[in-house]
Amino acid sequence: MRNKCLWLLPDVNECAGGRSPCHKTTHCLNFVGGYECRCRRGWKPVPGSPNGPDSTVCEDVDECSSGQHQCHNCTECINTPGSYKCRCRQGWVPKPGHWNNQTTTVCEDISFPTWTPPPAIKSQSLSHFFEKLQDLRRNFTSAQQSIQDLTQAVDDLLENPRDLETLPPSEQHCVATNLLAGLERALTALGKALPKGPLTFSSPAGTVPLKLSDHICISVFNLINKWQLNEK
Ligand SMILES: [Ca+2]
Repeated sequence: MRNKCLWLLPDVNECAGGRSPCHKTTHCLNFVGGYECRCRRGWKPVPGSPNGPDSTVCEDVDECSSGQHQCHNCTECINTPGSYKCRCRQGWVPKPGHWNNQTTTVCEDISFPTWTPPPAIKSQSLSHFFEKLQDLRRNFTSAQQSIQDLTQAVDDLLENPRDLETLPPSEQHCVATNLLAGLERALTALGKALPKGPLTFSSPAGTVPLKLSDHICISVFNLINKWQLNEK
């Protein structure tokens, strides 16, 4: 389409006025005496596409499978039309200041948060509960699995507190405070790594939607109320 003689004529900008002759996958590049249709960034000519000024058709570059992406090792590459995203792998969360889904995402590993027992309280039930937490920390696989196991451990403790019932009221309050504070920290940390979508709880009776705040907090508060009744 370039013609050395056309520079003598006034240029017509074929790309102007919203009437681009190019395919929508390309952008129109005007020059004196003609124009070109070039693939947009993140796109490439369709194999066999005529390389003509107004007939070039482009397709998305799959940066993930072609290895052109810049995703950090802690992320997985998600191809998108004209670009790609880097999303934290399951069990990882974006480092502060590094957004998820962007090409610059950097993530940090999330593990079961530290949760120490209340000091100077002697209770086999409580010791058994914290042994379970140690197992959860050692065998961490995913946030959702840990939340489910943690929920089960708290349920077991609350349904069968055994020697916790015989503690002095001041120590019972200390245990209840520790449970609430520990749960809040653990669920806040683990919740960051949850996949989007409804969280479910699986048990022999079936799988049901899990509402953490309702489920666990009500259980702990019921225990506190029970202990307070015993105190009276
Ligand atoms: Ca792409």
